Amino acid sequence: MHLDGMKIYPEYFDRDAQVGLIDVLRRLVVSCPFYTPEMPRSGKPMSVRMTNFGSLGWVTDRSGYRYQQTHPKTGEHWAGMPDELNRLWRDLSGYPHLPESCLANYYTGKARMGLHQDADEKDRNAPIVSVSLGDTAVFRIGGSSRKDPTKSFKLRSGDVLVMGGQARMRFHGVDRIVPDTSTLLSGGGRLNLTLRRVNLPES
Ligand code: MD3
Ligand code: FE
Repeated sequence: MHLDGMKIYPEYFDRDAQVGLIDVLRRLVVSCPFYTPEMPRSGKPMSVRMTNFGSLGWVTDRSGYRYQQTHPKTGEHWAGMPDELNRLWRDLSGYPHLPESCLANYYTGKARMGLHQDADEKDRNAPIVSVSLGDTAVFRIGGSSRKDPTKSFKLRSGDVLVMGGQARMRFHGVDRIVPDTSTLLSGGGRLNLTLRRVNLPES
């Protein structure tokens, strides 16, 4: 599938590679744990749990959305970007600078993510590369205006989505997770990794 810079690579990671990625992440989250983010202004907890890897992480709390260098709960720098994710970015992004941020979203039960645009990055020339792991997600995507019609499709374990060009600014969200569709994560749920450039490169 290829629409205005949207590319999907079904099962880009085979089962062994998915298990390998989960092993890498399991080690990182010991010092860089998942936490429950809060919505801007209201402070209402989100249903998705989050953490980040790399030099910058996306966070949200009462004061708003931003990228920052430190974990909001531990106060420490985020864990480093795993080599496997830098390699994925090199192989698929077509962009000459490595990602600064990997946002990890963990969905369990009725967790979902409302329709939104990714607009907190200064570097809009770089694509966004995302990896789905675990249970299947019902994903929704629209156009660059919230009013544009949307369509939904499934993202399965091992699938990689690259959103570049015009597609970078499309509205998107996760309607729901389909339980018991993968055995990758013990206890079920879905883990999504989103690789991003945040700042404009120096050169
Ligand atoms: C389409 N995450 O963290 S990843 C997010 O499955 C986010 O956790 C979703 O949206 C998730 O911001 C979707 C796939 C994705 C990522 C970025 C996009 C799709 C996108 C940017 C533009 C259009
Ligand atoms: Fe998004």
